[in-house]
Amino acid sequence: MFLFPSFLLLGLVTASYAEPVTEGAQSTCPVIACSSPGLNGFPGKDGRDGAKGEKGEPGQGLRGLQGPPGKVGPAGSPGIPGLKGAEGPKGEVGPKGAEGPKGAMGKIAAEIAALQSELRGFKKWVFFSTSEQVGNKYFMSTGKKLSFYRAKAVCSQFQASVATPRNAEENKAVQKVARDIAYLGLTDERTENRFLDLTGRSVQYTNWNGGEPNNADNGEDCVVLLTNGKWNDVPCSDSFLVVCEFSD
Ligand code: GN1
Ligand code: CA
Ligand code: CA
Repeated sequence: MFLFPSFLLLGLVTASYAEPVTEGAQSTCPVIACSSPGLNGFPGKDGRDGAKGEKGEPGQGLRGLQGPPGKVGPAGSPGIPGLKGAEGPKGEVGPKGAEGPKGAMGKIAAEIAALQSELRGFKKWVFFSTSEQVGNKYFMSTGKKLSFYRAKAVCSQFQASVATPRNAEENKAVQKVARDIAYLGLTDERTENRFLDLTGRSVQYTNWNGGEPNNADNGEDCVVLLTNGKWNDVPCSDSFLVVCEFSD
């Protein structure tokens, strides 16, 4: 076995712990001290433990199996109601139901209303074209000459009465439609010289011609409107133009 000389071993150890030698320093070294570099020495002892490092990333190894689900927790408080949804499409028309009595009555009522409306329109047209209006009164000539009794019957069959002017305006209106001597709805049949209308009321307005009423021949209990607009008492059996009055 080859024995390594001890002075050489000492030299190797010394060189391994020497300061690193620069090239410049080498060139200035004495010949004996600066021979070729020695071999590296053995590694030193382990240092002390360092400070604890930060938590590392989860490992890449196999994961354990998922455990069983936990128990159901208590019910939470109700949430805020959601927004109203958009309106849905219109439904189909349902089957037509049987017409009940209410529906039938409604239909009749509607027809009556329509007829009334039509009648109102027709009356307006007739009155407008053939009568004289004062307020809600319309005076209309029948164009016929009749006795006072027949005159009353004719007007009442039209739900009207013999023209009875209550003032000068109405008197003028009757005069306008008459165009001839016409009966008025007044009489003193009951009490001589006390003229009453056809409802039995005494009249306020009169427009007697001069000298009238004279109850000529002791037999004049009816009244006519002369063409000059004045009044005269005449025998009720005589025939004169019939003018009726209507109210709307
Ligand atoms: C008329 O025709 P005489 O004169 O008898 C009239 C009378 C008048 C009278 C006035 C039917 O009668 O009512 O008061 O004139 N008779 C008729 O003079 O109209
Ligand atoms: Ca009389
Ligand atoms: Ca007279």
